[in-house]
Amino acid sequence: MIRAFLFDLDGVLTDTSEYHYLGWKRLADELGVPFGRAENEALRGVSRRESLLLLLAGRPASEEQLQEWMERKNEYYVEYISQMTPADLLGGVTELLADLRASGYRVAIVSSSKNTPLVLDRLQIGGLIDVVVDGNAPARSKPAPDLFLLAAERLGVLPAECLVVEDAAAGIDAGKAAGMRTLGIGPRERVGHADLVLPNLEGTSAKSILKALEG
Ligand code: B16
Ligand code: MG
Repeated sequence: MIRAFLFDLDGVLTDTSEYHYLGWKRLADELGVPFGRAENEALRGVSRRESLLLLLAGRPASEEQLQEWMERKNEYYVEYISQMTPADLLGGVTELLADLRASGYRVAIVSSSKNTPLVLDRLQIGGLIDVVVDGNAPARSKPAPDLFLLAAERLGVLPAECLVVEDAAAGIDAGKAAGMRTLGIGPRERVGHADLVLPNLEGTSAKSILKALEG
């Protein structure tokens, strides 16, 4: 029985994944490294450092350079997300979160992003969330199960009672590794290995999602 919904942030509740892409693209252009939307697919849901290493694709760099480039990308990203408002919530999200609250489900945000507090502050949905676990937690990031397991522990539920909602392959892998059910948001090429796949959260409710999951 599902008792808790564990939502990824970037790409599920809001489209910050586009801002991550623009930040990395700007850095890549400055470094003269070829980088486009195809390469960006592999960066979805993975940590900042792992993203940079994927972008560099084996090009040598000192630790100092890695730090400087991660900081530079983050400055660009923070510049973009500082403009966000509650209007940047994706369709159906506010309604679903309100429905989950009214129906007594536990709700967590589980994101690899260290910028989660800033994004949540801009979106103003704190009142509908019970627990936030993000990239600032002392745990391995996705695709490791750690962040999801920590969220379940803090919510006081078992992994088997959790449904992970994710837009990234690495996030679905993490949810499965945690022993949780998974709902993939987006194209099947990306999240087809989830237990259930939906294009977005538009028009969904706790009941409709769980019915489709048992389907
Ligand atoms: P930051 P999620 C992830 O968030 C993003 O999908 C990924 O693109 C990003 O590199 C990662 O957070 C780290 O973000 O640089 O802000 O710490 O999808 O797990 O909510
Ligand atoms: Mg995501």
